[in-house]
Amino acid sequence: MISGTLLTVAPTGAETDKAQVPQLPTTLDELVETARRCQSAGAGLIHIHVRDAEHRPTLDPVRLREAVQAVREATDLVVQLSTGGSVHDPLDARLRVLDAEPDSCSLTCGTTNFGDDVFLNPWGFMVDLYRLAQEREVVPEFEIFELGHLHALRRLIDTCGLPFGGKVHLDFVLGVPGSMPATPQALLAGVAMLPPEVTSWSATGIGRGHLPVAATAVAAGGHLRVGMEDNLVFSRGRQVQHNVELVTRAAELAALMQRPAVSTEQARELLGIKERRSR
Ligand code: KMH
Ligand code: ZN
Repeated sequence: MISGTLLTVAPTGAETDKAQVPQLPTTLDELVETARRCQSAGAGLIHIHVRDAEHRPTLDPVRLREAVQAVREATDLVVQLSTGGSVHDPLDARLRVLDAEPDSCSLTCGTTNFGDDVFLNPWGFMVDLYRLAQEREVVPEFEIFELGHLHALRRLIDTCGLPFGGKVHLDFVLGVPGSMPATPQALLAGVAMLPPEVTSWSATGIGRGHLPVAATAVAAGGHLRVGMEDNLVFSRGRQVQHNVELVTRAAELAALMQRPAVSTEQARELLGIKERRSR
């Protein structure tokens, strides 16, 4: 039983424009430097979206594979690729993300409003992605944007069984405009509905709800996701300059709450990750 806190860093995302936020890590070198510093600050898992040469979101298979290999060589972080991509990515390209052989992949448990757009995750796609992850021995992290997504996860486990590794880890993503709000009340409503198979969960609040959600998650036995995918403002009037600032603050919160950041080895055990490192 691991009593510490798993810190996930989501450093880039698909939504923020590099021209507006030059400190957003979008190149391979910036990603690796970010991964290294965030591991030193306490991160155990990195949730990766890659960008192309013009810093635009891409699911280019070569770039995905390069990112997985480079972060795996430079750190011991659990390497998770986003299969959500951007709202414009087609479903078949999102399935092909697993060709890059990550340790883990995100799997969003249903379609949701996403600002002015729709983030599409139809049932058939969820099943295909889940079965592919089982086949490839990749551990899914179930992304929960809405309360109904917890019921869809229940249906997924009933239909397909447990993930590779036997652990069920989910992440609440709260505060996307048009979806569940980033409030303690919304998070606790979700926690009350967790399927019994869930072995661990984390939470992230987008924008201003970030700290209330983080504090509630740690207090309620959850884990934390932080990063510039979700937050560009560190505190009122102060922009995040580097993802390590958010990881450092999360590690301080976790330590204060007597649930310090877990090591990368503990993160692997918590999530049931297959060993893919060659050293
Ligand atoms: N960029 C969002 C449309 C994921 O990584 O799986 C989807 C997202 C979730 O970020
Ligand atoms: Zn993401």
